[in-house]
Amino acid sequence: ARPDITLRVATDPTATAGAAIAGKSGGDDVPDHMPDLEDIAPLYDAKSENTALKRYKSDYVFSLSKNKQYWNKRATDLITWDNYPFDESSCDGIMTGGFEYGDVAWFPGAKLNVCSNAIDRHVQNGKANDIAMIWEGDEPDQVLKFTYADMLRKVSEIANALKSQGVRKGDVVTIYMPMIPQLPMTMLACMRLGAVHSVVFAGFSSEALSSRIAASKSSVVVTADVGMRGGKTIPLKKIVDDAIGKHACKDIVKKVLVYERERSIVPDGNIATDGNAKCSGNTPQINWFPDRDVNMNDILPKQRPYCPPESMDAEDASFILYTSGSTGQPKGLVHTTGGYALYAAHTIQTTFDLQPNDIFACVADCGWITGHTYVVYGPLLSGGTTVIFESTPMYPDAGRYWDMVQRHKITLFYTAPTAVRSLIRFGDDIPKKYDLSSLRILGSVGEPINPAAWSWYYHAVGEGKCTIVDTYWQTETGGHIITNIPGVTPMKPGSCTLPLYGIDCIVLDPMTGKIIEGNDVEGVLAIRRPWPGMARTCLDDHERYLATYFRPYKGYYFTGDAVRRDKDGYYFITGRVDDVLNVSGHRIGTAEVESALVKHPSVAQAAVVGRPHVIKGEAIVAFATLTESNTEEDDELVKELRTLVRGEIGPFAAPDIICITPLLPMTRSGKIMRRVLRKISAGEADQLGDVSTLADPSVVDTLIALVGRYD
Ligand code: 6R9
Repeated sequence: ARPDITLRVATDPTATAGAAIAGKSGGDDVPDHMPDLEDIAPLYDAKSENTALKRYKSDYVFSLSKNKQYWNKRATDLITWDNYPFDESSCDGIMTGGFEYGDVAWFPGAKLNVCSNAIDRHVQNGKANDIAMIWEGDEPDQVLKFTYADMLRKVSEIANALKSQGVRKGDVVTIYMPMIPQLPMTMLACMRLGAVHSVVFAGFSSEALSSRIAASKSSVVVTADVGMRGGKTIPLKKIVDDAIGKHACKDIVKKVLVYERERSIVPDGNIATDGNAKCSGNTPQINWFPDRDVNMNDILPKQRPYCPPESMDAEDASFILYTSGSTGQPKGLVHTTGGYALYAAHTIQTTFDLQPNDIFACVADCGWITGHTYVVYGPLLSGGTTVIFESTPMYPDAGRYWDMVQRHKITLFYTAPTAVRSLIRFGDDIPKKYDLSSLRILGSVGEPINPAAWSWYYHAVGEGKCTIVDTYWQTETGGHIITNIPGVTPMKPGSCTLPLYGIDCIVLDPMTGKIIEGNDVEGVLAIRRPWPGMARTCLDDHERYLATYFRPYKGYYFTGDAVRRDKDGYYFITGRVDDVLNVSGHRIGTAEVESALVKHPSVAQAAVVGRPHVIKGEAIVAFATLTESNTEEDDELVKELRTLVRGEIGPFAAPDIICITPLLPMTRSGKIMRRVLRKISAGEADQLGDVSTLADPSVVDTLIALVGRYD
């Protein structure tokens, strides 16, 4: 039986229990009372204006009206600064700039090192022997546990190894790695040196990797010989070799630092292991370019196991992360050190109520923002224990997550609705087989969680006793911006509920850009004032940053999402309003897929849309016209096109349906009417709306017949 959930509710909006975990003396800030469980209406109902929610509302108002004081308090509670030059009563200079020029700066002139905040200070504060990281390998018996002291040594060695290869403060290091412990450690090592990491998800193709290396002019790439996922071997080093061989990368990459996966996961005598982490000793054969390639496992033992951290300005760049936008070119979003680190620690402690004895498992890959903020930085900055999961929810069977929860006594678990939906079909009996009584909070991220998935997560996994936090945020926001807070915000299935403290959410009329006040309204979601975790620019393209986020609605940050605010003020995200798809929680630009398709010599024009999919959320439907008048259904061509997209972007972007069509729905002015394609793909051809601007209205019937073949 599960013990009663006990959740803390902060009495002071600037305080959460997190201050204590972060190694500061919590003092008066840490509330010593537990809320009456009756205070916590787990589901929203008529009585939900409970004391906790009332307190949230007044705290929220405080966090906006005394915004600088609010962030000053959080910044001094959660981060250990090398230098914090602000007058704490006036808070002058804590934030400068604004949305107009996109010159926002938080804590400019303050100094810190994110890596030493994530590791060293916990070692210094009596947590040296606490477990920082549990690595769960692809095979369930591959487990390694690293204490904070282990982390300090290992990360220092890697930092010194990077230094020995010429990496210095400000350099961009591309990381293309499997989810082995050395992935987060390499990220932290870059942070320690003040080098800017650019992690590229290891599911991206060599083409996508090459354009990201080229765009960031990264002269060092860190990779592994292979990755393992679900028992399959992925030849990462070979993909890196291919990427660097491409024209775009010519003369850019000077060093490729290679981990051998097998050698990297052997417990080295100091590192604790639960299972029997296996090392076959059979290192896969890879090509080796002696002038360029360096074997990390050979040079690491030679490194000094301490590396002094660089003191960075709060506004120095900490990392770049590429994400899809509405053009074919991915955007390299740039995050900071101070504001980002503060926001990562602040959100994980608010949303997940992270306590010193929690075991936090965010099963995302480090290649996405969720992995950055909630696998690596949030948990470690908070002195928590984070789980690094290398495998998939289906390997070796559909009980893998729950087996892992049981073995590590995971208390906080964070995944995406698509994973939940893929598990529902295996039935309630699977989670029932495991002891899940350690769980107290379940998180959801990446897309709206539909009520059926919510209900299964809540009942079958959480046994009706866990809070589900539906966390809405983006690569651009750095961390959660709208989510319920356990013990504070009553839940509503399908709603990410209410904005976090300090986040000034507004709903805009998409046409006029005017603020829509009141409840029971719909529009596009925007934010009215800067927050510390926001991305500051697009790498080498500040103009694009302004054009994407701040020009569509003057004075506001535009999220690109549509939203409904219901009669109780709760937010429901209803989907993107730009040409970005959300497939299994991955952001994919339709323009990226289209530009891949038109690289095929037979394709004249391509248009890509999303249509609802029960597991993936959205499926990719591609329409293509051909250069020759050959419009016969051609299986071979469709296969080639699918392979082409896999090669250009990655397997996760391959279209589910490819329709070869004689024509596309064009307006008389020559624009593709995607709305028509979207409706037809979704089987809603009866709701096409106004099609009077179509150049050739007969296209509609042709397309309905074509798409009909796939239903
Ligand atoms: C963290 C992450 C961002 C887009 C975002 C929105 C969608 C994310 C959501 C959600 C509804 C949630 N999204 N979380 N929609 N409810 N809880 O996913 O970042 O990959 O940049 O995607 O994902 O559409 O705009 P990112």
